[in-house]
Order: sequence, then structure tokens, then C-alpha cells
Amino acid sequence: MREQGGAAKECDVSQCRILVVEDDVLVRRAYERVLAEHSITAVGNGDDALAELNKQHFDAIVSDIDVPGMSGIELLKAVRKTNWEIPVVFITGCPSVNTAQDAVNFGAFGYLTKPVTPDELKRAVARATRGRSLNAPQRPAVQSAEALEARFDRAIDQLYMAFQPIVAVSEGRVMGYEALLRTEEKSLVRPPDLLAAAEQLGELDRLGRAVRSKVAQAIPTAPPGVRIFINLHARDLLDDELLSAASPLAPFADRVVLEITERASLEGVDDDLSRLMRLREQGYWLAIDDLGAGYAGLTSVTRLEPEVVKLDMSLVRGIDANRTQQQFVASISQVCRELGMQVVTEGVETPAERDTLLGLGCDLLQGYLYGRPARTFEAPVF
Ligand code: G
Ligand code: MN
Repeated sequence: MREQGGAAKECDVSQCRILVVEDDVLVRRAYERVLAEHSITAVGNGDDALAELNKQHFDAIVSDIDVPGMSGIELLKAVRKTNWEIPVVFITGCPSVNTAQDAVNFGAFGYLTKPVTPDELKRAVARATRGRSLNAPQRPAVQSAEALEARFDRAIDQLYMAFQPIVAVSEGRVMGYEALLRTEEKSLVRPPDLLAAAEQLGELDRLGRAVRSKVAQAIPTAPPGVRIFINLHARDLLDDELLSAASPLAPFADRVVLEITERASLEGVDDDLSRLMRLREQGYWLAIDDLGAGYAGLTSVTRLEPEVVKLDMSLVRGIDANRTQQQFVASISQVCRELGMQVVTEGVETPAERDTLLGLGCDLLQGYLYGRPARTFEAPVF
């Protein structure tokens, strides 16, 4: 169980602090102008960038890859040693599959090819800052005089799951549904807020158990043969209930796919890995979620050897018009398929995105184009 989007607030434009790393003065000024609505600090090389990062907090980094001295990729590696969170958008004059793979491996958020239009740059930064607030929920956004405990209790009482189809397009069938956390409690209606509340109250186990029990209740009503995908929070892995034979999901283990992110798969390292392996022995499938979103890297793919890899929607959005995204999705999905993994691409919204993905050999698609999350297992629109 883990946060699932919802209408999380983007960081207030004026409040976003962006670090721009670009050695060409004219280009740097151009980026500063395009991003003028944000608070910009611009530097010409990686060392100065690290010095700025030590001095102040930033919401995102926009970096050229080919900067003098430390390259953008080296800068990213250095940043990731201490900061797993900050989204990094790369811009390069000479794209290559190698640098794209390095970029994703170390959790880059986006990868743009020069010349970048003002719109592309603005959109990439908006996505990066939005992704950040989605991935790192702060304290609950809705303030209420009523104690958090009482609201959280109600949120748990009024918890329900919404199911979104994942389709195998060429076969015209549904391969699974992702179960997404929802509640009727108005003050915690955004999943990141509900998760932040659970974290704050030390109630993550209770939330995770409630989610698993709801999903288990719903599985008998799912169409035969489909798999049910469920998001795990890093914390869920430490809850013995998940691994116990008495877990409500246990009877359905061979139909359930547990989605994990980089954080869930690497945080406790060896212990987490052995717990994941035990879950697999019980019949669960494992999926790496949000690959390409900024923190799920290729190391989690090689360590876990998941049955399924889910490519993040930031790689899908507008893929029909972006050759770098196309090249990247093609190469990553090919590697995963060669390793025997199924590749799901998330967030497919338009026929153009669908057609491009199908052309790249991606056949397992999830997104609003096929169906929104719903309380029952709705058939997708093909
Ligand atoms: O991190 P994870 O992949 O579990 O996030 C899934 C979230 O993405 C859910 O909140 C779901 O509602 C949302 N979502 C699903 N399909 C689409 C889509 O096509 N477009 C957008 N913008 N969001 C989507
Ligand atoms: Mn997911």
C-alpha cells in the first residue's frame, strides 16, 4: 500500500526553487527566462552545483549532461549519495541510449534533447515538481480543527479500493487490475495525505492491513484469470501479517502482483530482499513500479528480477512527439522482455501514445484511455 496520485497539489510556482546547470551562458540565460516564474539559481558546472545544493534546498535540478569538469551524470550520482528525492531533468545535445540508461539508473526524472522549446522545458519542470510532491508527501494539506486521529479513524472506516484495468492490447483482453487506495473521508481524500497521516500517527500497518483486507474481499468478484496489482509501502514489508499464512491475501497469492518501488526494495536492503523472496515463494508475483519516475532504477530490476516492470507515466506522456522517450522506452522494455519480464506502461491517455507504444513492442497498457479507476472491475474500452 502506497500513495497513489490523486489530485496532489503541484508546488506553488513561486515556491519552486530550481537549480539550473548549464555552461553556455546564452543558453543558461534562456533557461532562466523561460523558467522565470520559479526561483532560479543558475551555475556553469557540476562543482558549483554541488556547492549550491549544500547551501540551500531545491525542488528540482535542470542540468546539461555535457558540462565541463563533472558531467551531468556524475553530478547526478554525487547528488544521489545524499539525496534520493530531488528530481533531475537532463538536457543534452547528443542523446545516446547509454546516457539515457545511466540517467534512469540513477533516478533522473526526465531527459530532453536540444534544442528544447520553452514549452517542453516548462512542462518538464512542472512534471518534475509535481512528481516530487506526489512522491514525497509532506504533512496533510487539509488542516482541520478536528484531531487527526479522529479523521484518520473515519478514513479507515470509509476506505475503499478503486480498480483500474491493465490491458493486453493485441489480445483484446484484460490482464489485470491495479487496486488503488481511496477514502470517502473528505479531509484525507488525497491518497498522499492519507499516507502522510498514517505515517504521522504511526498507523501505516493498520492502513496496509485495511487495504489488503479490502482487496481480498474484492478479488472473488474479479473476472476469472486476471491478476490483481497492489501497491506496497516500504513499511508493509516489515509487517509480519503480510507474510503470514493468515494474511487475507494469502489464499489469492498466485493471482496477486505486489508493486514495489526502489525505496521499498532497497531501504532495508537484505532483510527486505529476503522478505520479498519469501513472498514470491508463496506465489505472489513482484512488480517494480514507476520505473523512470526518478527513484526506481535499473538496480532494482537486476536485484529483484521482478515478474513485471511498470514504466512510469512520465515516460509515456507525449511519447508520440518525443524521439528520446521513444528510444528510451524501446530499449528498456526490450531489455526487460529479454530477461523474461512483462512490461506494463502506465498513464496512457491518448490514441497517439497508444499507437507509438504498440509500435515499440509495448502491448500491456494502463491508463485513462482504457479506463479510470472504479469501485468495481469495469471492462475497458478498446
Ligand atoms: O504510482 P502508481 O503507478 O501506483 O500511480 C497510479 C496513479 O496514477 C493512480 O492514482 C491513478 O489514478 C493514476 N493514473 C492512472 N492512469 C492514469 C492516466 O492515464 N493519466 C494520469 N494522469 N494518471 C493516471
Ligand atoms: Mn502502482
